[in-house]
Amino acid sequence: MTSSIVKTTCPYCGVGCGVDAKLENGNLIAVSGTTDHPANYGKLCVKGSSLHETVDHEGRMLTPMLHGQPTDWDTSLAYVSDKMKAIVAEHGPDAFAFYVSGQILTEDYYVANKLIKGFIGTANIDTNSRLCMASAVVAHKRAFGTDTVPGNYDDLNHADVVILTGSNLAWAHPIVYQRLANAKKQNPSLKVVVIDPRKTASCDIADLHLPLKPGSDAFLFNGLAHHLIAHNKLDDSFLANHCNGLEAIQQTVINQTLQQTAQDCDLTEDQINHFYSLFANNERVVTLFSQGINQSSSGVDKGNAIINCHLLTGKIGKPGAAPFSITGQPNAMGGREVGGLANQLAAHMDFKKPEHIDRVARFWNATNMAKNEGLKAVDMFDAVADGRIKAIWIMATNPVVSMPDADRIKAALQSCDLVIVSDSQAMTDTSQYADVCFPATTWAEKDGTVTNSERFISRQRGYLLPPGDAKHDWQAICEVAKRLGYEEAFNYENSADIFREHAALSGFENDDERDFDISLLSQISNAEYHNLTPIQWPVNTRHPNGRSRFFDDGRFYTADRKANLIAVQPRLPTYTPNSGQVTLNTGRIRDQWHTMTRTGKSARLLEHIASPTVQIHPETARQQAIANNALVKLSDRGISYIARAEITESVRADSLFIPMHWNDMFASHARANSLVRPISDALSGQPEFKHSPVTITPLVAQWQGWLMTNETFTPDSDLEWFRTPLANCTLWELISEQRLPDMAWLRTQFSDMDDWVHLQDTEGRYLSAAGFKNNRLCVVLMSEPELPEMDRNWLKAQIGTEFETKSDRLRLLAGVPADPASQTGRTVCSCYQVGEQTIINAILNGEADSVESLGALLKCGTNCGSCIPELRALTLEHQAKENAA
Ligand SMILES: Nc1nc2c(c(=O)[nH]1)N[C@H]1C(S)=C(S)[C@@H](COP(=O)(O)OP(=O)(O)OC[C@H]3O[C@@H](n4cnc5c(=O)[nH]c(N)nc54)[C@H](O)[C@@H]3O)O[C@H]1N2
Ligand SMILES: Nc1nc2c(c(=O)[nH]1)N[C@H]1C(S)=C(S)[C@@H](COP(=O)(O)OP(=O)(O)OC[C@H]3O[C@@H](n4cnc5c(=O)[nH]c(N)nc54)[C@H](O)[C@@H]3O)O[C@H]1N2
Ligand code: SF4
Ligand SMILES: [Mo]
Repeated sequence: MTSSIVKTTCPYCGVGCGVDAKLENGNLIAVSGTTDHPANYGKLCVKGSSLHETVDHEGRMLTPMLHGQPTDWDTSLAYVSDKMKAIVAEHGPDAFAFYVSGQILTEDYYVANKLIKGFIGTANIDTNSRLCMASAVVAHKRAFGTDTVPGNYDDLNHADVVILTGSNLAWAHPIVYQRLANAKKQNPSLKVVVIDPRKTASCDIADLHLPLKPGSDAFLFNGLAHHLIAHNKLDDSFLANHCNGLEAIQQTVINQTLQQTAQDCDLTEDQINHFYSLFANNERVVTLFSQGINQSSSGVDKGNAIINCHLLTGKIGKPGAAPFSITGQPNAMGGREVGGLANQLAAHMDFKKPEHIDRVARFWNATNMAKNEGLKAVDMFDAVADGRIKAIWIMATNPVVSMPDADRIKAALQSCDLVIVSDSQAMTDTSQYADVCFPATTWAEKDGTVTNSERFISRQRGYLLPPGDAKHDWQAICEVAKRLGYEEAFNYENSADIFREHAALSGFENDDERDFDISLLSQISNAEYHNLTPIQWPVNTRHPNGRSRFFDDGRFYTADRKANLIAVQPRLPTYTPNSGQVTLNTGRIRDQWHTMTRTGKSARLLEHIASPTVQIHPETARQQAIANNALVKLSDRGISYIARAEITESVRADSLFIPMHWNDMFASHARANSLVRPISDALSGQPEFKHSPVTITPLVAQWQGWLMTNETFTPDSDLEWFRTPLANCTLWELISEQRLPDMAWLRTQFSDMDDWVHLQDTEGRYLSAAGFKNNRLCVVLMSEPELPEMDRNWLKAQIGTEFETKSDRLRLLAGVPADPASQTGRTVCSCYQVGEQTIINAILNGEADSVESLGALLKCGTNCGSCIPELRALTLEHQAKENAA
């Protein structure tokens, strides 16, 4: 047996953790955190620790597909290039578009951008980073003259105050969250403030939580600027030497008094004062911001309102002091570096500067250089819908799920002449609308670089062979480019070739005019590229070993090298709900990644939250007569979303929260974005995913229930459903609004069972049934007007096993084990598979009374630590119950 370890980078979030992939005989058998990687120092969260469970070939796209039929690369490439040539010849270059992703590697991104902007001659390339980071990019450019993230994760160790605004760090960036929790442990005087309309898992370590009115952040930060000015907390020398625009700020915030802010944000004056004095009276403050800020029709202004407060007080460019936009995807930053957004050029150059266009054109020897910005994502799909764009190539993103007003995306793709989808998975909500599908390699197979939130460039290394005919995304792009006649410009041998060219462009005629400069890497050999260790850009003669912090010299990237304070007029979301409506907030859960094409394959990751839920405040629930765990329907503009209610005081009475992840592969009516309206920030084009108006009503079912089976099953079209793949079978949650359950239907669905046992009441409203083939349990249905009780882990263990006697078979129909002590409940700790009931029992029996003692007893929380906030909440809740009893 041969075994080895390959050092690579996690393909999920922008934390960018180093991963040691352990191989035996060429197979990935385990993963662990790389101990000397600067992002994670050996730690991995639950998603990272499950990577080895997602690399099997099940569901992979293995060959190119043309009009739904498998084909070969030659045929599909010829089809695509002929059709593209014809479309561009007839309608011009703007009839073509690329819609790419922060999940491709820098090298893929670089060639996509080069092909379309330098050779096809249009800037119609945009990325899903538009949905993610675009507002922060514009805020950075307005303030700093460039898109730079000034700080780094280590700043958390030096900070006196850390503010999380619009960020659920505990679930979305778990390893940075753990670094913050550790920093607080080392330095108990470190204060954490969470600003979020919702009480999230990140509040576990917060000293202060401000549940502000949705979308009111700019009022809060303008109020902070008012406070800083009124209390003489400005850094006068920093402002005089390094900033423009103080006067305009003074004027705009003059009326944003404490009283006014309390009213605008629906917070108390005490809450706000507490926050303001923490910011004002501490030198070292880090403000981490993410989608609660960016995904808003005023996302750019919110970003600048935050940055203003850091500039006013000189809290930037110093250890422990920075505004910190934390990026979502593993290579959102790399995409920004190569210019993957429609309004960027390459290497942090800009369409607004003709000399930049000329410079990039000369560097590329471009035959048809784009001269103007292209269409941003929402406008791009509008142009597909109305026929201005006739060909679109979608790569590593699933817009039918992730774009706002997602049903319109479906319709747009249906009407488009040429839809090309490059994906690693065969069946996605988007690939169904493709004329041509290109099978892509993915993590573990592809080779290149990614840049994380703190500007570290790390290698993703390919160590598994591509399955079937899958190719790297850069190869597919170059093959098309060559067939379009651009052989010379796209003749790369490997990803190192592309990286060297990208690095050279970053330094081309630069001389510190542009922050992004990695020119010292432009001459590295293939071997050096192969062995590249993480390095933080810039990497040039001035900073040969990288630079950990920008603006420590007070020099920004504007014409006069001063930062700009940007006066902003705060405003609320575009749609404030009418009476009868509430604000729909959407976002992430701990164990799922976006549209679930990868994390949905891991049964372990589906155990934390198995089906979509709507977080709803008790008051809203009471008004609508909605019980906990009952089915609810959210509606807007004739579109419905169906999920279960989770009644919780964590959300405000004016809001609901749903996960963004579920889609048509996992549920009949749970694509969040079918409800989200396509409203965008006018400056950044980033959609307002966090604030859509909806109505909520109870859903009355004739029956609802569980169907667990290891046989194929396709729900009838009049049923509503959620599907959860488990390790050995599939769990369907079925709902019928129209008819009662019946055995005849079940027998037809599973016609080759050789025995059934069932129980049904005389009115036919309750039915439990189990079907057997060769004595083995193959299917269980339990249905009632309300959701029946069922122990998933126990029942799952029965599927596929032999049941000899009728009495054993009948016992299954209870859905729970005869001995209640063996019930484990919903999984809380995914790493060690520890169920909620097991944890509660340990607390109630007095065996454990803290996160630490639970860990010592059951191991829960001792690997990735992602479940620690929930363990603490369970300890508090059940100890309180025990004390009360
Ligand atoms: N588990 C998991 N982790 C992920 C991802 C994933 O899919 N799953 N995706 C990655 C990606 S691409 C991204 S972009 C990041 C996103 O990371 P985050 O931005 O942290 O995640 P979200 O859950 O989208 O939104 C964060 C919070 O914004 C809050 N919010 C809503 N409206 C407002 C508001 O008006 N003001 C404020 N202050 N807050 C508001 C929401 O209640 C939510 O708790 O996560 C990354 N990490
Ligand atoms: N309602 C709502 N909607 C949102 C958000 C929200 O908070 N709320 N957040 C937005 C944000 S921040 C983001 S980043 C987006 C994310 O949304 P998407 O980008 O649509 O999400 P993913 O599921 O990550 O899609 C990645 C696709 O690429 C495929 N893939 C994986 N690796 C590779 C590869 O190497 N090559 C190729 N060609 N394909 C690959 C995967 O199988 C998958 O189909 O969603 C946005 N949409
Ligand atoms: S925090 Fe988790 S998902 Fe993000 S990079 Fe690290 S291991 Fe991957
Ligand atoms: Mo994102």
